[in-house]
Amino acid sequence: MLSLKDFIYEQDILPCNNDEVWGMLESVTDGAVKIHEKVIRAGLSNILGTAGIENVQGEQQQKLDVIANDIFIEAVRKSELFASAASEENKEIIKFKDSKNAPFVIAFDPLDGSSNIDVNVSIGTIFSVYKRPEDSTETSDRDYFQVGDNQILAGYVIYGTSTMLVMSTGNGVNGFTLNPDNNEFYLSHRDMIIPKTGRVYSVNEGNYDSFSQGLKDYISYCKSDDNDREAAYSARYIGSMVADLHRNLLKGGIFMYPATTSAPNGKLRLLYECHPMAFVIENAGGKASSGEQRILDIQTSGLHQRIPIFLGSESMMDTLMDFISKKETSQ
Ligand code: P6P
Repeated sequence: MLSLKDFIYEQDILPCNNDEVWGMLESVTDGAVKIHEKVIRAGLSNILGTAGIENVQGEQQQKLDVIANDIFIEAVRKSELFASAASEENKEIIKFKDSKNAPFVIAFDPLDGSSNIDVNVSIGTIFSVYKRPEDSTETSDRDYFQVGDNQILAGYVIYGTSTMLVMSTGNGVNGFTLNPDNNEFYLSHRDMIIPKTGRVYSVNEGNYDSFSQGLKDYISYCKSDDNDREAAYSARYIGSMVADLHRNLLKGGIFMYPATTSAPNGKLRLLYECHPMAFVIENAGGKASSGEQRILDIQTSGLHQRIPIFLGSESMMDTLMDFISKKETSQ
């Protein structure tokens, strides 16, 4: 089995040198191993439930959210490759004084899907790395306000039946499974490609009444027998983006979190959820859109800005976009 480190040093098409890519991934996986060790013991160590505080999103922070955030911040700080970090759990960026001139910045959601922690459903860490602009003297939010195509490394860790790192440096997608016996990640899914089509659609239909007519028509198409599969698709929605997206990446499918009444700009955050997931899906041969434009063309303008997101298998995305654009032109 090829270790993550050996895999990285085999690569000759990287956005920066092998030492830097390995250093970044070593910090991500160090953090992931520590989070894994907490997650698998969550029920035993009184770290379930809410921390009794709200995060910057106004959401109830779970105890494990706070623990995972502290673990991940410390892991990336120690690498001394990042001038700062942006976390879902922190309103402002976290500046690292010992590496203030480092060339990179990292954005992350330390524990996505945390509402599922207490019910033993897969959760994940999502991360995204940018090179700081050449004219960046002191690290600031501006280092993060880039188009998604500028990411040099992005991916996620899924804490599921096994713990896996799925990542891309812009040249394909590869998956690495944690061996808990030595806490090393090994290549288990080389050159991951999302099937061009699929029969799984993932959306919270509890928000159906607030969907656009085009999206409602697409969901009816998924449920009908006269779609491209001549049989109804399967609805699969775990409520944990990393888990839903990981299944759709492997099996084919489409994940949708559109604008809703309670989330008029969508719920998911551009910087540390939509950009990295779009980067992975596009590098695996899929598509990712806000409904109006390609996600990776969007330039971040706020650390916690939200956007609608639709991403997955190419042909399913093309069909969805046809339904959405047809309705928009007819209105
Ligand atoms: P809803 C988890 O809280 C999360 O951020 C994503 O992981 C998930 O896809 C989404 O929210 C679920 O949101 O509104 O369907 O419960």
